[in-house]
Amino acid sequence: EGVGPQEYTLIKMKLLDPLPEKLKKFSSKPIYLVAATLRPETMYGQTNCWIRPDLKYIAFETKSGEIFVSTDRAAKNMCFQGFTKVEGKFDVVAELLGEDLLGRALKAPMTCYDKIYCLPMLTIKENKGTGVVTSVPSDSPDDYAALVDLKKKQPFREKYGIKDEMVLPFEPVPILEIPGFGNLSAVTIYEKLKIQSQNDKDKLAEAKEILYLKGFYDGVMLVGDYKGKKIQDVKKSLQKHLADKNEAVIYYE
Ligand code: A2H
Repeated sequence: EGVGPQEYTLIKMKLLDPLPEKLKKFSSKPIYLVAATLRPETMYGQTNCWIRPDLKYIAFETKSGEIFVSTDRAAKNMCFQGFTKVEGKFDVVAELLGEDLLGRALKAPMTCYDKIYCLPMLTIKENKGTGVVTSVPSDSPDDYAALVDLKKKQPFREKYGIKDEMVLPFEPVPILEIPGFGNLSAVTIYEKLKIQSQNDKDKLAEAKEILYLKGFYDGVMLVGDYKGKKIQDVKKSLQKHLADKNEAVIYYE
């Protein structure tokens, strides 16, 4: 990691009815789970949202009257980046545990799936991003491994009250072609390295390293307005497109 601040795109994933009990009183405002990503060009392939069951999340109101859900740490950072009415201040309007969000339905930008669900990922770090991670199993080995874990293990789904229909119909979507890795690069590398689960730390780190640079320099879009273009040439434009449509915001930490 570099010395400068890290820029993330926060994807606004809209919480749909029925809302968690603690958020019901805000039903007149749009409520978003904000997911930190380095890969805005992959949002066409979202299949679910990852939430850590035991992590504390908070809700706060932005200056435009929307409700954002993130960790307290991320809200603190956001309030110094012009997200709230008063610079440096944010009011916690609800405190939640990841568990309160699991199984909830969301509307996410760009994906072909009409509705996606909050599912458990146990490896989410508290001290990075917002604690909310959008899942793109076609291109993220972590996401693919965690999705396979849930698909393979019925008791894992049951433990967190996740219904079959929130997981089983969702398949990785071919959105990028990476020479040598095909159009589902995370699936290819998962199989090649024989990754066993989301806890297979070393192999997942290796997988990410292999794919990241290769994808950035040689990856080509297979869908959307920039179909046929190289990732490195369209990443910024896609980020701007999302931000202009009020479907994403830029965040630093
Ligand atoms: B990325 P970096 Cl397609 N804990 O977005 C664990 N992982 C987190 C996180 C947290 N608190 N916050 C964000 N992330 C994930 C897309 C993606 C990502 C693809 C491929 C690779 C990839 C879809 N998930 O990341 O340590 C988010 O997943 C590879 C590292 O700041 C975010 O981008 O470099 C990335 O990790 C940020 O990790």
